[in-house]
Amino acid sequence: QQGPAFDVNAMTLTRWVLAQQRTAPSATGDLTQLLNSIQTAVKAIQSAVRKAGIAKLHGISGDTNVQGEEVKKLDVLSNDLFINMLKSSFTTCMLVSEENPKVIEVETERRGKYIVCFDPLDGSSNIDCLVSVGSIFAIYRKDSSTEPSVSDALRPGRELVAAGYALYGSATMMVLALGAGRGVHGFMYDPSIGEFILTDPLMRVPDKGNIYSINEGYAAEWEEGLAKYVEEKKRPSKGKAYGARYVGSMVADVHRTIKYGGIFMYPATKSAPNGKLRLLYECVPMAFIVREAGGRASDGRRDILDIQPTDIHQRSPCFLGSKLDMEELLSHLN
Ligand code: P6P
Repeated sequence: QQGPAFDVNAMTLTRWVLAQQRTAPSATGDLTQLLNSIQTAVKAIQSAVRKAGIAKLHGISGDTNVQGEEVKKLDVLSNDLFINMLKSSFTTCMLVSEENPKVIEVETERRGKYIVCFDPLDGSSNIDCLVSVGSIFAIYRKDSSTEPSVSDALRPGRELVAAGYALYGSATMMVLALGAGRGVHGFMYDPSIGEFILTDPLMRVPDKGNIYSINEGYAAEWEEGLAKYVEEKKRPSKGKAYGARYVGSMVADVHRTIKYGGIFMYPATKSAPNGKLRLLYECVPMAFIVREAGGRASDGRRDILDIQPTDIHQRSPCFLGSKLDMEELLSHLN
């Protein structure tokens, strides 16, 4: 009984991105370089995430380990990795990170034409109980010839060049949308060769699902239309009730919604009138990806990709998922 054959022609993420570059006549290779730098950051984060618990067990208390080295918390470590890998790719001029109050300007000698907005470790509050976490990123091309400024990052999601996420779940996967009309593709990490392998080409959100995903702990604070919609999922006037799934880690909840269909909701509540999720590096990249996979994404009033941001850390209500489920939800909200 032969073991699994060793694939001597694996379609790695590195190879796939290079092939995509070859299909774009004007491509200079900068985006390829940028994506490879993100890939490296994700590989390092996945390694750290998977041994964080062990690090803790080595008698590491507080911020120093038994060797007396400083042990960075995973979200700080992940942020440093994204910043260092992106800056040293010579393809970015400005970065927006969930961890940094202000924009991060890349020094002149290392500048390139892209702006990257990212959440280096989303859901990190779940780390200690071993729930899946993720990294999310959105890439814009700088169009203005002026010095990089925050306005270069305050652009509607429709202007995105690419977006993607990494899910550190039971396995590690990167999902990428490389521009309008180029589809969404999933790459599973193969630790035996340290590469991401194309396992899910052209991912599509089913037009309709049977799962709704929302934190019902806030039900008392929902607007009436939303409460009526969720009630309809639980006690439908006709057909079967939906299942409920809520991980509380956006990348895990969104990835399941893309794979299985259904709807993910993080609404405005009385205590959080703009919801909790951040527009630039959570809602917009996920909306771009879901839309590219045939789904829909809205803040409850308009398409998330049409929102003109005014602040790099602004929050937005976020509803996304299967086209028909989204249409039904929006008919309850408007
Ligand atoms: P709640 C994780 O902290 C996070 O930022 C997202 O990943 C997740 O979707 C959301 O917050 C969960 O928030 O209020 O339901 O715990």
